[in-house]
Amino acid sequence: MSHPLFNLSGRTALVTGSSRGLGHGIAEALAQAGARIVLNGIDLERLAQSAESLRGKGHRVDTAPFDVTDDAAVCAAFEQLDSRGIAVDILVNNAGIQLRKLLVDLSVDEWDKVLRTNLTSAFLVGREAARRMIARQSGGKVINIGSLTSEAARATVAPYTAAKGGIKMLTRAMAAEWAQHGIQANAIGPGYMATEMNTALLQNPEFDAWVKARTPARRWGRPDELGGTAIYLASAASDYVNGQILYVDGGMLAVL
Ligand code: GCO
Repeated sequence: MSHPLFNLSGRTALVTGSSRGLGHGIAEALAQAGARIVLNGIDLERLAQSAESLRGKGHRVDTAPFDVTDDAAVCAAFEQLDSRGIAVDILVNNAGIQLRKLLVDLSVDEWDKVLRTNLTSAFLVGREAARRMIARQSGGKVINIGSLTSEAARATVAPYTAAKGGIKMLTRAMAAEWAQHGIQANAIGPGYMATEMNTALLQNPEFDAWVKARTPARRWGRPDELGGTAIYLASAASDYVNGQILYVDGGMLAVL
């Protein structure tokens, strides 16, 4: 029996980019804590498989297939949720892509695509969710997914780093405006997690060795290891926490 502070029963959580990876892991954790889940993605087959996987474990799951980078699509998606009677109490802005390339080799389109997917999307989806939370006077939770690169840069991932740095400051801006409405906006900064997005890194012996040597825990993180922090930030246990980013990184950022 979980502590009542961490019980999400009666709450509805929308997790963007949740048909796989960290988003799916976070969605499952919130479901295990009692939340109704709305999964999001643009690959309809993967989204359906992800939903069936969670329903098969007894969780209440809906899907909302929309492009988080498209303002009109985001607005239409929330209008459809409204018409389905689905009120989002918890938003996890997880959707993101990675592009590993030197700055001097990047095209403007490549830069724009990463910034729009990893940062602008959090504004577009966060704005629609917050408009409704404020109108309902029901409060709410916004959890943005940052990164180690919200704090420190690594060569070849400049647009991702700029976007994730922006996520940290957008989180604080959301807190500045929305805390008065009972909406807590915070972020999670994952360390090097063993996800599909990082397959190339996991399979690179030198990079794998660097991560393990540079991380006090001496290992990569598992996608399910963000769940506890997500439950905390989605629950009443964090009602007086605003504008923070919690790093789940095995200690990497804590050491030289
Ligand atoms: C990379 C990785 C990182 C991690 C994560 C670290 O290429 O360095 O993709 O960006 O995925 O963001 O917090």
